[in-house]
Amino acid sequence: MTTEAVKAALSRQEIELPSWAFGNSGTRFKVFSQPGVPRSPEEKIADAAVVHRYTGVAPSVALHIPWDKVEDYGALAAYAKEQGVRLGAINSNVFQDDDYKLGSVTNPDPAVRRKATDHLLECVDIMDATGSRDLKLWFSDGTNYPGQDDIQDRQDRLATALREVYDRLGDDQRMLLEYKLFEPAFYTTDVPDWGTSYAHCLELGPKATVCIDTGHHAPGTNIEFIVAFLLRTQKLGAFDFNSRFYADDDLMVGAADPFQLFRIMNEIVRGDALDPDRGIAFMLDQCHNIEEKIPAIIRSVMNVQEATAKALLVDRDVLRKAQQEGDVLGANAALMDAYNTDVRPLLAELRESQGLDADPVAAYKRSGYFEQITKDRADGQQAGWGA
Ligand code: LRH
Ligand code: MN
Ligand code: MN
Repeated sequence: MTTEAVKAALSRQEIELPSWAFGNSGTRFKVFSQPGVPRSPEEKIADAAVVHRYTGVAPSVALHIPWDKVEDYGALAAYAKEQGVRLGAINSNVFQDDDYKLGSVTNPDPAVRRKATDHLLECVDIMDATGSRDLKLWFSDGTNYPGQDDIQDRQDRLATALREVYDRLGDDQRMLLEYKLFEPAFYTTDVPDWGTSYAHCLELGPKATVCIDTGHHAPGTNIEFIVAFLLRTQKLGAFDFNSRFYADDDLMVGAADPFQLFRIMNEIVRGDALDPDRGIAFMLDQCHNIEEKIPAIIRSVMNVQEATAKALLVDRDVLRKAQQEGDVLGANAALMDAYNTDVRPLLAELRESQGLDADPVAAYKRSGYFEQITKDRADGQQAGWGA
């Protein structure tokens, strides 16, 4: 690919930001609060718009319901538009209610299952109002002890709830089914891996696809293989990007293992799936517990861009020739040459050609936005987790 073609592909890239990354977060040991955090969904959107202003590639914000509950979702979508962004995926939340102690849609109690499914249906109503395409489902459901509940019944209950929600989706709406190996359930999780998610999505139909959260696997899992498999079967719907060292760490994407991020983006480019028209949502799902939030999110967006640029630079002809000739080292070298390229000058050039600052973090720091929000938001309570 020529440098110009690489730049053209990068200029069309879109990365979706999670509203919750802008609020205070922490571990179960402590939440450290930071000055200037948003007090409302509107302020989270305003912060996300700032990230888009400095990077040019983050035009949408995912909401989490009820953390981002408002009276009028149409008005929230209009507010986002005024800020220069749009509302993206609607994330459901069936994991923060006492009723869900034994599960949400897989709970042995039909009344709890009804309540959980109704929440998912309400999220589709919200999508109608916001114009969002994607409903993102993550279930904390599972068990802690062998024998606690019937594993097979729980799969049936899951399938029943998913079917009801799937049938409620409009023609242009989709369901993204996220999986997670463990936590908060420690013995069984009802959607623990991509295979389980894939099987349910296959049964549901074309509007159901898998969401890969990069932090939700066992150590050493080959995530790019999952990407390749799901791309081939048209069942890859989205990513929740973040980094992990140990479990679901939710650190900045590309921080723990930039090479893994490159390998993932390499499969995306190989599958011609980068362009927004291809329908794969590249979302961040991160928490910034100790670092300043907006610059951390800008940094994360840049990390995805850098991995993408390197993936675009892979010489596909050289790679394929080496592969076909059985030239193991040559094929590996073709990948590594691209990975080892410093793409920062190319991205700086691209930004300047788009009227952006070559260094988005520095431009943000100079802007005075942080000082302004610290002053403006000095009084209130932060919105977010559990708000
Ligand atoms: C679960 C998860 C899921 C939630 C988000 C806050 O660990 O990744 O995507 O919606 O975190
Ligand atoms: Mn996630
Ligand atoms: Mn997670």
